Amino acid sequence: MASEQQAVDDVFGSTVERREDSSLLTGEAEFTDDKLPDAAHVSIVRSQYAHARIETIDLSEAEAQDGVIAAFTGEDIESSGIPNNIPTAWMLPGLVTPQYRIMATDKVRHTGDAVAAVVAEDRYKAHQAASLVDVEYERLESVTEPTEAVGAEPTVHEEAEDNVAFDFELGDSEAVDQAFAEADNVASVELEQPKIIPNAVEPRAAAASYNPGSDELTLWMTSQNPHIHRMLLSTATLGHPEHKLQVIAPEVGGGFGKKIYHYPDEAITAWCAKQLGRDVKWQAARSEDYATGSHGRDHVTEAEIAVDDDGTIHGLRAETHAGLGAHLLQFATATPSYLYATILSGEYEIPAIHCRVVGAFTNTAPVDAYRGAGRAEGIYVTERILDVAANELGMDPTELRRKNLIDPDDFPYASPVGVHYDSGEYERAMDRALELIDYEAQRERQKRLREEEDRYLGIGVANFVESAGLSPSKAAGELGSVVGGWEAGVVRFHPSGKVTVYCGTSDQGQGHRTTLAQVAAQELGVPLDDVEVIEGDTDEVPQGMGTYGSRSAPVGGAAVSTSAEKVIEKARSIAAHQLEADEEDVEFEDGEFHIVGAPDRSMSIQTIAHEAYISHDIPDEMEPGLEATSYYDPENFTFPFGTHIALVEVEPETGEVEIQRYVAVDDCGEQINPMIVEGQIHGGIAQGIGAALLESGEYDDEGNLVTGSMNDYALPRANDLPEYETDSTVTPSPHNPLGVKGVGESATIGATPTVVNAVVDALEPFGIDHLDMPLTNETIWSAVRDKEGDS
Ligand code: MCN
Repeated sequence: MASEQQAVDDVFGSTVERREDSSLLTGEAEFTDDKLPDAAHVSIVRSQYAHARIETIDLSEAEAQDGVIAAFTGEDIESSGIPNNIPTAWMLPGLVTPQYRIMATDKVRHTGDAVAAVVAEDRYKAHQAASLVDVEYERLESVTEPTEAVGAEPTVHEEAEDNVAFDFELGDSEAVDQAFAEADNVASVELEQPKIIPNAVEPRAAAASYNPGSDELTLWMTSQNPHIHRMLLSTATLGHPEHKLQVIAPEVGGGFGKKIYHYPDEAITAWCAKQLGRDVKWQAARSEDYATGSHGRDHVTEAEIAVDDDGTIHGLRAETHAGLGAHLLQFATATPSYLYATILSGEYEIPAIHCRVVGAFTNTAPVDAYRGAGRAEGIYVTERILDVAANELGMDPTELRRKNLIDPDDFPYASPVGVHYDSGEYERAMDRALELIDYEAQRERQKRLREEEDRYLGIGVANFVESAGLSPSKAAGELGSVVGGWEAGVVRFHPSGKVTVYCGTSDQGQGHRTTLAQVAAQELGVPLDDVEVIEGDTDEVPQGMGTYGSRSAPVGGAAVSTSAEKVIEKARSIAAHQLEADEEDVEFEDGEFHIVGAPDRSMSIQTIAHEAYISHDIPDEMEPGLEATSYYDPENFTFPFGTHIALVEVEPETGEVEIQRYVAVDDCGEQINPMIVEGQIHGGIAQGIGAALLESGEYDDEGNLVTGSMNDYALPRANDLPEYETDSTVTPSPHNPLGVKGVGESATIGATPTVVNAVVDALEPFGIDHLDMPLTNETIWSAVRDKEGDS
């Protein structure tokens, strides 16, 4: 492992140890629940019914308990006159946007909707008293699955007829009809992608402190995007002036998408703090977080592909019902529409694609982006239907894929679903993965073991491409986004030559304090130890959009790089002035400015920082100081890609799956820190495997979350996961200054179809050509039994 003292010229692209780890590993790091140790605690009373009208709420018994400070209902909050409406951040044509109050007043729409809050001196007293709040309900029929939701009565929201929030289409349906008419064959598949409950180590939390004298409100919270939280708390829910609201994300123990959103809980916590003039905090229990935090996926899809006998693809169509849950969070509408439909082309040249998505309200927790958001669902459709088609054509699945890969010379590639892939060498990554697994030999082995030993190996291959780096602001605005997609980065030299970098991205484990320091140290040519990175505090970082959509490297990193460039240009002017040379004659290399042809006449950028602040000898008209701020707005997404291959053995008698080998070849362009990239791939594969084999958020017929705790929700454990064999290719992105592409979600997107394809491949001798996730032992065992019963 390299030390942080390594030479300046190879900092970018090096395996530098993560500087955040020692405090995390020694318990020094402070999380939200470590803040305000003397605060009162709020316990939120939640509906135990999936769908019901609130008739009465009696707080009296709770209020009478020892240690209780106050108790509130949704009426108290509503009558305080705050805006009280959590909004969605992406509008679609015809979208229905019912008001989402931070506490229900009339109706509850899923188990977990907040109906009252009790504030007490400590957490235990608050929970105890909350259990004594007496709520009378009139129960209503509930619905939790997206296809059943359409047309179900009574609707989740009065405003949404048939429970439909939006009906979205992308692509040219006439071109697709023609493609299907012309092709030799049509293969089809019905796919369910169940609800996934994201599991960060740290459940959501908030801690609020209000100063009535100055009207300043400080909120520590588990946020992936503190500036967005500040804006929404200010303009949409609390109405607290934005400039008097400080939102801080201290250490955040994982997010995976779930901590992007503005939930009622932080607003209730802050509202109580303001109301009572006392510090108040809230910490979700794991089961509370399961019931109220966002879930992911929840797609039911019918897909068809038109393909010739030789494997040439003519067209693809997909019709999807997407469950949205009871309330729209900020990306709930973008995730199943634009983030999904635009990636259906995958790595392939598919001349015509059409996608329709019906977004349906259901009586469940809100559904929104989870690692891979939209792109995971889209690539799953494409990579599954390719295997189904290959099977029907009697073609090797890698041959079908190879035949249709987009050629490297065709980039930038305009797909028929509206995106322009930046760069790619898909065949190179695929060949490397096939070589690593020794594909031909594995196929031989598979055949031999089936024939000779009655053993069922499966080989699953998935190619993926994804759009990382949300997002070009103007393009997003044209498609319905109500926020920008830029990122802010500040590079500030101190007079001593040390550097502080501020970035609007916000880490939850990705290692930004290491990688953004690498970017700045490389550009500025200063030692890595001389650069500190600050994120996650709205009073320190000027503005920011946050961390999601694998944007921190391609957008945040680019913002930091752009600011470093600006700083270098100012420093160059000072160097030219002091060295008495023309600016064009001053070169910058490895932190030193020197005159072309006279290398001994030089000044370091760290010396110039000092000169810039004492300001005795800088050019006339120049302002003192050495710092720069950039708002970097990307011209496009970046499109990382790769090929994953799993080798599994399935035991038909028990349904057990053993992943014998897992090969991942990823391409995220230039890598800032290969070790961090590899860590991202490892974590992503684990989550992708979890979705394929184990995870499913299940509700019963009454709308109760039956997988409401870690006892019931199956997460992958170490012994469910194989050793990963990883490699990478490097195809730089042409449109950001670093050549990087995002990587945070890639492996989750690749792993799920890889493993499902492998298991289905193993079961091919039983006549099984598709199974819906999760591929639990029971699912596989039953499918084999059913087929055996058929024969
Ligand atoms: N990186 C790099 N070289 C590249 C690309 C990225 O060295 N070419 C580094 C980055 O500098 C950063 C990390 O890899 O340290 C991830 O970068 P990026 O792909 O830009 O993703 P973000 O930092 O924006 O993180 C978001 C992404 C998403 S969307 C989810 S969900 C997710 C993920 O990251 N959640 C995570 N990875 C996670 N990792 C942890 N530990 N915890 C989460 O909650």
